[in-house]
Amino acid sequence: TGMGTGTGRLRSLPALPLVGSLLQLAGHPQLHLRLWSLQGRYGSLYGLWMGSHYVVVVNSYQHAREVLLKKGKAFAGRPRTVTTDLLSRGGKDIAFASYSPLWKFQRKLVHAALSMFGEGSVALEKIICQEAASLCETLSAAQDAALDMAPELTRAVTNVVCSLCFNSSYRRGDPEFEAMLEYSQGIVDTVAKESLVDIFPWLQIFPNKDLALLKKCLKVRDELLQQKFTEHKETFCGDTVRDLMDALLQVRLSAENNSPPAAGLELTDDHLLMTVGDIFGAGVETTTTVLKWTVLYLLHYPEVQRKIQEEMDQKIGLARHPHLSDRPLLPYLEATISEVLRIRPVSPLLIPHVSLTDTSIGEYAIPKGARVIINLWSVHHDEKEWDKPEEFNPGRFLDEKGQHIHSPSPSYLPFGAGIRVCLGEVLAKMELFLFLAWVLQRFTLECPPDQPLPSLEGKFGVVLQVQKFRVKARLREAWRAAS
Ligand code: HEM
Ligand code: PLO
Repeated sequence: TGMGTGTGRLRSLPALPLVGSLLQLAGHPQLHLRLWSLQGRYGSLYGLWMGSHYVVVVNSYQHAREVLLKKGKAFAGRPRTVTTDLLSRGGKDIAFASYSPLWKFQRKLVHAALSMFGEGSVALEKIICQEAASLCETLSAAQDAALDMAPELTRAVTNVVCSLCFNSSYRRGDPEFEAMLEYSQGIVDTVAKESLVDIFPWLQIFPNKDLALLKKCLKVRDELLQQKFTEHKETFCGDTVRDLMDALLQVRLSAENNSPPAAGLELTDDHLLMTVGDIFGAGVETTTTVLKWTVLYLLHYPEVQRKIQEEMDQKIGLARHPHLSDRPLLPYLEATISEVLRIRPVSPLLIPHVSLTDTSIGEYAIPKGARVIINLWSVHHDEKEWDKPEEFNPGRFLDEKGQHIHSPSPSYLPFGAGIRVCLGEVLAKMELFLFLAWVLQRFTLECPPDQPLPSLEGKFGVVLQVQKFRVKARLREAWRAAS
């Protein structure tokens, strides 16, 4: 069995006709943990059958890198499923669309629009700081109450993405914002979680509670998106680009002016709409989730919080607000964010990839059309790569002097890698840094005195969700004294 020739036969879970390997998976709602523990019996790379779909599960970083980077193009496909087809109108977005020339073009446009509008733009930093200030106001007003921070964090993050995408924002209690919260939760609860209807598409013909909820939520989302889109098209004037929506309209226009689109290379309105839907949805759900995980870990590890605050007091003080340019000054805060992204990866199984040709992983042959699940949870909890992987320890991301951040292992891929790498990494990191710096400069976050520490167990889905919990945000003495 020569390396890389793909001659070996991959071990597979036992499979029955029609249902495949579901007996081994049924009754385990935390799919990432189940796939992680199956390594004990089948090794780190194994196959299984979900209904009639052959699925390869990757649990080690060597194989993950081979799939994402070395053979990225061979594995750049996405599966079509019932729920993601509904979400993306048959794959007209970026995340759930399979590889095609049109997809490549679309991704390039979004990338250009994001760098034009978001990353590195002073305007964006200002927007984030404004939202951070408003978040701090709300926390101040709720002084010492046991507060569910989730809605406030979500509103802050949503407003950043809203400014970026649509040049608009929401005030507290805005009914449109409440509607958005509700539909987005419904989508996260039902889409792309390897549920039965995605494995057996024929189940659609039967009444299905989840599918009905997804459709209801998508109806609300579609109306909201359509309304923003129509407004933009009506008021769009080629020279001023107000936001990402305008930027997309403009890059489409100039691409068409340079050369009329070749057949099959036309970006329809639906493509733009679904693309904005992706940026908006990913922009809100991922960043909010990481903020919630960070707050939760700070409740469990008050010494980490204290160290972040000491570093801030020393390097920034209390006389001014944190800026993006302070990032190199605050390595411990950066390391804490990195550690949260390791120990609770937002996207524990990434989005499934599909092989576009006959290919191989390690010494094993992989047929065209196989679904490949990269288990990022396994990669981030591999004992061969991480010292006590279960332990929350930001220090592992710092050099000996504690001044620079680096990954102690190549087994770290919170944003994926290669052709399908996350498009929002820069944006997400800007927001995480600024929101946390602003909040921790002023407040100490504590578990309400009469309550047990909330659980660190996540809830598997298209993002790894945090269970609801309450926090006491206490204004720091130092801050009170300084102001
Ligand atoms: C894809 C992580 C924030 C937009 C992904 C993937 C991961 C990921 C693991 C899948 C890669 C794969 O399937 O191989 C994260 C994390 C975030 C974050 C950890 C926050 C800390 C964002 C934000 C945006 C965004 C803020 C919005 C701009 C996307 C898009 C894709 C994607 C559009 C699909 C890329 C493709 O399929 O080609 N992200 N993401 N993400 N992310 Fe993010
Ligand atoms: C989140 C709920 C929204 O209503 C719709 C949506 C769009 C894009 C999805 C996002 C959801 C979840 C996180 C995803 C993102 C695309 C890339 C990102 C899957 C379903 C990640 C982390 O891979």
